[in-house]
Amino acid sequence: MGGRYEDADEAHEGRETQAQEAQEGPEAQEAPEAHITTGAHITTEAHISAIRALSAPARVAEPAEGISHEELALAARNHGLPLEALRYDLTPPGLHYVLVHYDIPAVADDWTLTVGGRVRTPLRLDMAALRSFPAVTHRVTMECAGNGRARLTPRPVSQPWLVEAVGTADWTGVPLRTLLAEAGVEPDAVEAVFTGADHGVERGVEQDYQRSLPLADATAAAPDPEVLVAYEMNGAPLPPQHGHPVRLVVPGWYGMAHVKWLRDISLTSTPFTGFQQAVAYRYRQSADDPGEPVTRISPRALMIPPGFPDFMSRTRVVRPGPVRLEGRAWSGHAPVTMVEVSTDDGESWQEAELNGTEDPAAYAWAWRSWRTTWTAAPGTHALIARATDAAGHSQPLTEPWNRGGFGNNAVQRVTVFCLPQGD
Ligand SMILES: Nc1nc2c(c(=O)[nH]1)N[C@H]1C(S)=C(S)[C@@H](COP(=O)(O)O)O[C@H]1N2
Ligand SMILES: [Mo]
Repeated sequence: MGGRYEDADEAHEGRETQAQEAQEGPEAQEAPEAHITTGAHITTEAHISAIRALSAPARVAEPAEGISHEELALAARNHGLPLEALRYDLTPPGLHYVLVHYDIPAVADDWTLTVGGRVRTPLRLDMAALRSFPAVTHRVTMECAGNGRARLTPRPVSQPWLVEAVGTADWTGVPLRTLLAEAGVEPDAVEAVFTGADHGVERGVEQDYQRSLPLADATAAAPDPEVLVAYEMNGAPLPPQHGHPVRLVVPGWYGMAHVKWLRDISLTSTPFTGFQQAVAYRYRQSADDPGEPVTRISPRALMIPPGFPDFMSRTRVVRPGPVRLEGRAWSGHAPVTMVEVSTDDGESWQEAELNGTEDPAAYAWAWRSWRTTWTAAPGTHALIARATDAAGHSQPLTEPWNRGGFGNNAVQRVTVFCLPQGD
């Protein structure tokens, strides 16, 4: 594929969407969704064209184009999990990956969460009111939908994740269905729209970060993923970068659904067509492909890179003899049932030992650990791990490409150099 590719995404230019409407001028302001997208801001045509001038459309890199300073700036802000931290079942504070589209917002002390739209009784809850509902805790593995994007050819130009956009935390809060029951859902409600306190411009569209869930997903209960309005991470108040004071947690779904700095929940009688729903986060092959929405997490196994690294190349070095290989595996569709390991670049596979969890119900949406032993012989080796879940989903050996670089769960390859027989 040659030439210049426009319209990729962590945000696509779409068709029949708000991005399109925003370009077309004042009619767009009459659409109720346009008001939702820009929050409280009233926009004029001049304002819209000024914004568009500073915010470039999405694109896919030229075949030989290296990572740019802009991608580097995003990578430095949005850090991944150091892979050796896969050794912890619960990711220690600060090592969980972070993805923030705009800025971490300054949330005022008098923060409240409003629940409105198609409800019988709109709610305004402060932290004390939220904490007065019975709390639950779920251990959830969260992964960015763009994980694996930078390994694609051609590369969608956006946050350049390799494999490390993942982490696991214990999230404590109130089930969303408890709050919606308190407010009373009107019969014509079909979706819940979640608005964060952060604001920015993306691909020419000024917006508050907003995502929606179908009502059935928003009100699901175990064994389906129970959505939480969470105010604690690993038993402590949420840190600023993870959504302080309150975020949504949607077990099993890719990260974009877990709206941080949550300030409003609105039930709507029509499906939400905001930017992060209808334009971004769709699996598209071409700009005019309406695509499918990005939802649940595809299975993935990651290996703790064995031995020790070379500083620059990150090539792993081991000594001949038995080497323990271990890591974690997860899926947002169903529990992981098998992890296979290849130590000969995919020629042959052995099943790894998979650890159970002491409480399958509480940990249904969290990763599991796996381990096996490899007898290393001198030379260079490519190690691969592959996860399969109970719904039969597995990992491809080659990258599944789409214009946004979403859901690339192709297997991780770890290059290991085994030293010659020693002294
Ligand atoms: N308000 C708001 N919520 C957000 C985002 C954001 O930019 N703003 N980023 C989303 C994306 S794309 C991901 S992957 C997760 C990342 O969550 P974390 O930083 O806590 O790991 O948050 C999601 N929630
Ligand atoms: Mo993400």
